[in-house]
Amino acid sequence: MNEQTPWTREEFEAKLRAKEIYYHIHHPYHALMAEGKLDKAQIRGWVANRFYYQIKIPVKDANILANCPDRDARRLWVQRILDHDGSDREGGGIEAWTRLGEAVGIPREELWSLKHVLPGVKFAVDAYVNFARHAAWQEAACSSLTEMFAPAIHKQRLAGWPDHYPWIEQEGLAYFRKRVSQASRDVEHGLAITLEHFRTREHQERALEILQFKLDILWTMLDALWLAYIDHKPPYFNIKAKA
Ligand code: AHQ
Repeated sequence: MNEQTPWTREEFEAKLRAKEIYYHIHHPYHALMAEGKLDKAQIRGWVANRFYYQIKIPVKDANILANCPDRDARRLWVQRILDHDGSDREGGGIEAWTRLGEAVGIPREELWSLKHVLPGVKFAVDAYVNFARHAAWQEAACSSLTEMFAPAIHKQRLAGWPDHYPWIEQEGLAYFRKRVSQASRDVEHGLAITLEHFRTREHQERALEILQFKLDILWTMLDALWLAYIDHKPPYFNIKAKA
């Protein structure tokens, strides 16, 4: 095989899955969380900042739909928006995250005010939405494949939080419970699009770059949280505003 020969579908999928080593489950912030070592402020900071990611996911997915001329693909992709925004029957993931906020002691209005969202988190999330807005819809679909690794982190929280963080009301974890199956369903569709679309070796390498870009987004969000909530160095912590 030379460097121009395309990988087989199996090889290509294996290369995508091998990127798990960069998944944010391995970020020190999530490592401390999994070990039960975060205090209430550090958990609340994580919930309030991830809320910005959650409310932008359906906007990201709506951009993919807007760029997608394939009706069959849209019929499947549209479910992601409903999963987050909810419908008459179902509160949806954003509502479940709001319940998570209340379960960790953040009132609904405070969470929705977005006043705790760090600049670094906002820039990372906005970079994701803008990528989805301007990229080919198949490239944006490929960027959602970090969710190949998501069931593990949702299960880790469901297993660990009740013992590590007994102060968090249990029903707050409903979001993670729902995502385990929703993520697996989403990955099946996202992976099918990716394996079908990226055919030449050059394009397959591009798919790996796109996945790394999204892994960088997730990692960077936690870097901003680490500075603010672990190092206690939020933006401008050292600046004394003149009276
Ligand atoms: O709750 C998450 C979610 O709804 C999504 C959608 C998907 C995407 O379209 O990029 N990615 C994603 C993720 C969610 N939760 C993250 C977590 O750690 O709880 C993981 C994240 C992902 O892996 O991209």
